[in-house]
Amino acid sequence: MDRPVLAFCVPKFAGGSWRAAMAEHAPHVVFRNRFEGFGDPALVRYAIAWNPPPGELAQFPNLACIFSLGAGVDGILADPTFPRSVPLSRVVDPDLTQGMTQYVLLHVMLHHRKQRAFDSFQRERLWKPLTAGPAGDVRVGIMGTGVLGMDAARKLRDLGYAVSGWNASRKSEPGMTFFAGMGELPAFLAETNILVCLLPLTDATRHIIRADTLRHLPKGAFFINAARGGHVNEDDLLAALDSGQLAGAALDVFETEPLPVTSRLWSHPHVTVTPHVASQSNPKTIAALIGESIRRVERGEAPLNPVDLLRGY
Ligand code: NDP
Ligand code: OXD
Repeated sequence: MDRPVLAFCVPKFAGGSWRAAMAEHAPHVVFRNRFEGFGDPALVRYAIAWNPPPGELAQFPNLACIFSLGAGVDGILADPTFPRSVPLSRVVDPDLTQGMTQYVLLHVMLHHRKQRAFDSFQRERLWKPLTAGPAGDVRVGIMGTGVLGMDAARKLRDLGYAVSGWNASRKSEPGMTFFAGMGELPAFLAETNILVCLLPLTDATRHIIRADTLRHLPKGAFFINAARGGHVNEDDLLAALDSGQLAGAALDVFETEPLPVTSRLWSHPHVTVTPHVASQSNPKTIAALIGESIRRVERGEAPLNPVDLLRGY
């Protein structure tokens, strides 16, 4: 009998580390990428996908499950031919969560502890103490306290920061304040000193960071975007940085990636740019999850961490 094929649908990447990890965790499955050819489309039962070219997944008539290479699935669902009857599983992995929490805490603390100012003083050999103030006086507002946002929120709370969360539904967690829905967004923003975006990118959240949301923040707030570039209207963000409405921003994701060399964000004095590395998928741990999901699907069960296609996350 033919062995089931797993198609690796990731542009410009042959996926050598994924092939090795899948051989360990699902040895009965044949790993194929587009460079060697996927072979007979009818034998493809599984796909690992990340921003696949439109139409690539739809060519496989017998898919049993699609696995996102990351936590976000916007780049997969952007394909209008995405086969919506096939379960889509996304990454929920402690390593990915830990990496994101490190990124958020790093940039919250660089800002709160005024480290960028001390870096510039050091270049001038300038001994100039500044006061950071207690963490409890700094409110970090996290848009999207899902898997990633809630972990960062808990660790920030444990470091003494005041923490708020904003979500579609109402959540609760000791020592945090929660807001829900568009109606409560202005109140959430009004008390946020450091705004963190960890939302999924959907029709409801596209360009949610724009002039008429940024104006609700206290003047001099700081913005951290580790979610998707599509959450932000970059012209409005630059205007808020230029006017001082925002004191600065740490940006890991951009509307166009790689960030074009002509973008003013590269050289803005109050912007830190990282190249979509806030947290990176680890083939070793994620292949174990995919292997477990394949076994579940083969028993007729749902995969781990299925995406709700109606919500888009
Ligand atoms: P989850 O699905 O676990 O959490 C999403 C959260 O966003 C939920 O709390 C949800 O609220 C909230 N939310 C969704 N839509 C809305 C809305 N319209 N209004 C208000 N709140 C909303 O996602 P993860 O935490 O796992 O991941 C978040 C995102 O982080 C990913 O989608 C991805 O884009 C990004 N990411 C970026 C990485 C990087 O390296 N830069 C790495 C990994 C992920 P509710 O529960 O009420 O529905
Ligand atoms: C993800 C990412 O969504 O790395 O996992 O962006």
